[in-house]
Amino acid sequence: MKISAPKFMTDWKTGVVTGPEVQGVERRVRDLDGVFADEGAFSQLRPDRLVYRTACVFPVPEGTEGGVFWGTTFIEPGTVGAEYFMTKGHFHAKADRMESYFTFAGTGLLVLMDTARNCWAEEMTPGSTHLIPPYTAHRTVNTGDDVFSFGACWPSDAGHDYDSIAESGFSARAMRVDGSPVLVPA
Ligand code: M6P
Ligand code: ZN
Repeated sequence: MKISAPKFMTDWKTGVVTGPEVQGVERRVRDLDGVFADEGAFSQLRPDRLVYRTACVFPVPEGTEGGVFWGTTFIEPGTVGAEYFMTKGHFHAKADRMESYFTFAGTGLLVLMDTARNCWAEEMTPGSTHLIPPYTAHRTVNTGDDVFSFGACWPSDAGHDYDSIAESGFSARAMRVDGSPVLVPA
């Protein structure tokens, strides 16, 4: 029987994923209008400045029941006013679907919010492993001075519900206060 080389590789130090058909999105300042609290500070940033990007493997079509997706998110260091660079964040379109996150490099926060808008956060450091509960919105924040990278594995039928977040946001924001991250009510 044939033994083949692995199809994809994940560099456990950096999170870089290599292999055929690794695809991702880039989110630049111009893609994140309305995400950060300080609109004045936001308007001072170069529109093409990179905030975060992903490198993912989608082995089955989006929406397939029973499949999994795999990928790394890289968030640049930076702030908008006192608010750290972060992802848009989302509930899952199929809101009961869970997801796992695991940190490769840098330091950050996983900000979570349930459907009653209770918000809390977990520290993310290399090796930290996070199981996002069902019905829970999730957003990641780079609280350090270097690129923050973490892996994610999620069901291929989970989907992304960005609209609820665009409408009502999270009920707390991760801000730098005296040099340290604090979760502040929004
Ligand atoms: C992780 C996963 C992806 C998500 C990405 C960026 O890699 O949760 O599904 O797309 O983070 O987060 P967002 O989609 O909220 O911008
Ligand atoms: Zn998700």
